[in-house]
Amino acid sequence: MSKAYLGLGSNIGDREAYLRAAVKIIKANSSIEISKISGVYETEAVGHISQRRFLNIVIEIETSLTPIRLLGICQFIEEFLKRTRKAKWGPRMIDVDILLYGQEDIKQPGLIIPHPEMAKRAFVLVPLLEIAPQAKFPDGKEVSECLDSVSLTVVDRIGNLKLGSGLHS
Ligand code: GSY
Repeated sequence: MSKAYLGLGSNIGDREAYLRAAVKIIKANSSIEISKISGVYETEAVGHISQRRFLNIVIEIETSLTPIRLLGICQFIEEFLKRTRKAKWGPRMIDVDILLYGQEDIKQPGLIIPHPEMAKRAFVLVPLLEIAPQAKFPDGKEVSECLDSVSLTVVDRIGNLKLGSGLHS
């Protein structure tokens, strides 16, 4: 089993419902165990297009899936919840990114781990460090060191994800 971290974000419609739906699909996968879920953060959209704020969470999982199979699950969730890909940096129902997978450093077509943008994104770093304050990159650098160089202007913790019947049910 490998420990991995996934970043989830939504800024269309009932944003929390999309996060909840994505978490439920992940929970239903017998090869994935969710061990931690961060608080829900409302965050200023990063990108060039003026758009609604996102809700972001990070989850910690234990999985027997290979990174490429885990990517397949993330893409399935995005398709299933009908992500709109009208603009690269535009609004989206749900985005599910692999942030870290153990201490693996992976660069292959369509899959780069650690996520290449994570060090610059407060909407990833803050929820990740909430549940994994000691997280490290494969080169040994502490993820928390990245906080010094990102803007934390709009990263508001607004509560916990309400899954209805409890995290492990
Ligand atoms: O890469 C994830 C999608 N995304 C986000 C996001 O999840 N949160 C914020 N705050 N901005 C974003 N821009 C993009 S693209």
